[in-house]
Amino acid sequence: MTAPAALVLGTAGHIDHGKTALVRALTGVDTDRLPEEHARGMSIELGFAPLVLPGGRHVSVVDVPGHERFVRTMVAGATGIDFHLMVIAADDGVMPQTLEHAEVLAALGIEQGVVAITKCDRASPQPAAADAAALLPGAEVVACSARTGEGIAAVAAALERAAERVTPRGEGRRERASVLHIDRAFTIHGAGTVVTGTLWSGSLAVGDTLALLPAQRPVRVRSLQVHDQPAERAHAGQRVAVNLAGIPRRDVARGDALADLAAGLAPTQVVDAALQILIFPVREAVAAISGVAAADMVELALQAESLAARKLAAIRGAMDGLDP
Ligand SMILES: Nc1nc2c(ncn2[C@@H]2O[C@H](COP(=O)(O)OP(=O)(O)OP(=O)(O)O)[C@@H](O)[C@H]2O)c(=O)[nH]1
Ligand SMILES: [Mg+2]
Repeated sequence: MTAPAALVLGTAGHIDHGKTALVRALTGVDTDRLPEEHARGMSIELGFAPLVLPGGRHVSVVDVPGHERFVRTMVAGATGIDFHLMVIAADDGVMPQTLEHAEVLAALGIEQGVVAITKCDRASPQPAAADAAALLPGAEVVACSARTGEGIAAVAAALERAAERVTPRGEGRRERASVLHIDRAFTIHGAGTVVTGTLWSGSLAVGDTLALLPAQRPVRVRSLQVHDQPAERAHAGQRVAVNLAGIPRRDVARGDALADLAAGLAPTQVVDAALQILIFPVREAVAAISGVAAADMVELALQAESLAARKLAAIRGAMDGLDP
């Protein structure tokens, strides 16, 4: 029997609610590696840690920052995860980035996960747990404290149950052309440029030549790591680090992509997109300032959506006219 596929777990939740402390309690790894993160007491970059679940299954944890200014970093980290660990502090409850991150998870189609009500040494977890159950009805809610250790084993056990329900998201994309969305790029002394990400589709092997996009520069895979172990080949859904030959570090950034030359991907200035208007933050912000009723917010959002649909139809029409 083959071992179950390694999964990628992403944290989510408001700033200071205890995501990094919980990952440390679960894995022993402090994912805040930067001196600036320690000085400011907050996560800035994505952090990574390996987690072995009680039954032995391997999981790669992506720890995201909660600060509202770093939501793009959160989205980059959440892209490609299989399931989530939503962290809500018992003494603070559901806050704006709890809602925003829940929206991002929903938009990315991440349905499985666990809610940890942390800091339960400080306050009763019940009120936050009730709100969490309403926000993420499919997720098990577990109270814990990274400070006292209470409930940490229960969080791991709940993650194990959630992992059993997860269909590894990369599996259906293994036969497609290879694409890696880069979420970090850095230099390793003696090795050169290294990029990391969750392999979106296809596979990568040592020696492959790929295109770095949008620069459209050829790069070669000098070596690979999968879930922190050296490997000859990586498959869709796996967490990978790629040592690249042919590119200096300054020419690669988060948001770039590596793609199989056969994928035929090329930069474009025109995209065909459908926008989903998030009512939550708009309603909160506007209601706070103006006192406008929630129902009116919904009406405004629907009007904006119908305007967006009409614009999209017009853009599609214009693009059809450009076809040769
Ligand atoms: N009492 C108590 N304090 C906690 C607990 N978990 C975290 N903290 C404290 O809360 C603060 C924030 O914890 P972090 O783990 O850095 O929070 P975070 O969610 O990762 O924050 P960002 O990454 O910046 O969004 C730190 O001072 C922690 O020591 C807990 O269970 N109990
Ligand atoms: Mg953190």
